[in-house]
Amino acid sequence: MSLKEKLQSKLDPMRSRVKTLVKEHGDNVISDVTIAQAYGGARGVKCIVTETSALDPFEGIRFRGFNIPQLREKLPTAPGGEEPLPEGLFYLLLTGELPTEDDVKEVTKEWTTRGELPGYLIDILKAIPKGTHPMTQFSMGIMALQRESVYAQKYREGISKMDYWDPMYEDVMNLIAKLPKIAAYIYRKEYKNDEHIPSDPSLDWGGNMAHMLGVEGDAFKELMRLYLVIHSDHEGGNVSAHTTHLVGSTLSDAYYSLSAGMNGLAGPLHGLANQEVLRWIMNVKEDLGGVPTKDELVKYLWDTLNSGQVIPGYGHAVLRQTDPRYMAQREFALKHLPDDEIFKVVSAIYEVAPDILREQGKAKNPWPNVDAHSGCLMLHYGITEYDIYTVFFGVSRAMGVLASLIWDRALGLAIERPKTITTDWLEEQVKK
Ligand code: CMX
Repeated sequence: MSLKEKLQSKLDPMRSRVKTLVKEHGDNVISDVTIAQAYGGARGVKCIVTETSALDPFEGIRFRGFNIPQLREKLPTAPGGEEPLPEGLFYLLLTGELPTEDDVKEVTKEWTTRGELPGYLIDILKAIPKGTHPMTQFSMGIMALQRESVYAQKYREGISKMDYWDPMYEDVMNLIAKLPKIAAYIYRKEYKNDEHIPSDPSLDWGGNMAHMLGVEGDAFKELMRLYLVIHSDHEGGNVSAHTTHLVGSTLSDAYYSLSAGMNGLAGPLHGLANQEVLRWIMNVKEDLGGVPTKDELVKYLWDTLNSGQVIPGYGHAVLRQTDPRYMAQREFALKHLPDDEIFKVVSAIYEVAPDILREQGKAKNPWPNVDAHSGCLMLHYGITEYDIYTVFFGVSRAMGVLASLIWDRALGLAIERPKTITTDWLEEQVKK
């Protein structure tokens, strides 16, 4: 059964579960909202349905019920490799089932076939002035492809609501297939004299991305596969997922929705933190004239906090423990680059920063998140230009948020329109 057929077989049972829930228990209260939550980013308010993954504050992310160590064990790998293939993760996110080797091969083949970039996209990317942030270029590249939307075309032709998922699936597959090429094109244009590396159709999606970036060797390909798996999804409330879902709820297509989500990922409190971590570490090294001692790090961390800045890569809106995505990358580093200088700094920060954040007493979670580790791995393999890091995050995040977007349309989720209130209204309520 193809991925699309497998997905189709899941639609009716899921639709009927949702229909029953809403019909029979639609009035059940699942969350109350406090004034603090209304001003505080709706933290903890349960009001969005996302099927692809769920985040536990202490255990971390589970993708369709599987945590990261389980995925590393159960998902198919590249020949001779150990890390899970992102194609397998996408299959799991979309269908809720672990794929076989053949299922994964089919996704790889689909993405290879759909991956060519149209000439007009290259022209548009070329025309963007040098120095424009890679995330801006990435978002623009995705937007430029919107004219390809099968979903928008079918909508215009008057497709039935029940069939929205089908052209959305086509858009999602076409778009995900192209993202590694867009990312690599932006990278090579911006930082490698506009010299590009043709894709290698014999490679898998993540391995090919590593190849097109210009870093050869199996270790970087393995890293890229792992990276693309672990950054893919973090349930639906984070800004990139929520934005993609919100924009899609207007029946905008996958291009509009993902581009919007990527604009959210580009914020320093979200995905951009991965470049900020590296920038921060390099500033420490430069200011101190080399790798810092622990005492120097402690002082530097306090100086950062006392100057009113955040420690990038630390803290989380939901997590209350070290992010398992951080641990997966740490394991990779311990295996492949234990003596790397920057990895040692990352490890030293891990030893001191949580205590400092606890002592400062503001951050609810003093532990590192995914972004505290990723840059040092990229740097080790020669990706020294930090500004590209969030684009890699974005390529991965597309898998999660776009798998959800297909389900949003399959389940007919409504246009989002929560009620807003004014401070006057809240003060009135308090008086009452
Ligand atoms: N360094 C310093 N202060 C921090 C902090 C950090 N790493 N994390 C949280 N705080 C502060 C907050 O700024 C906030 O201060 P104010 O009361 O002055 O506003 C206070 O602690 C309480 O914040 P919180 O409830 O613990 O955290 P939030 O849910 O509001 O925000 C997050 C979560 C991730 C934005 C925040 O921890 C942060 O800014 N971290 C640094 C940036 C970062 O690493 N972002 C990447 C997150 C992962 C991702 O999305 O990619």
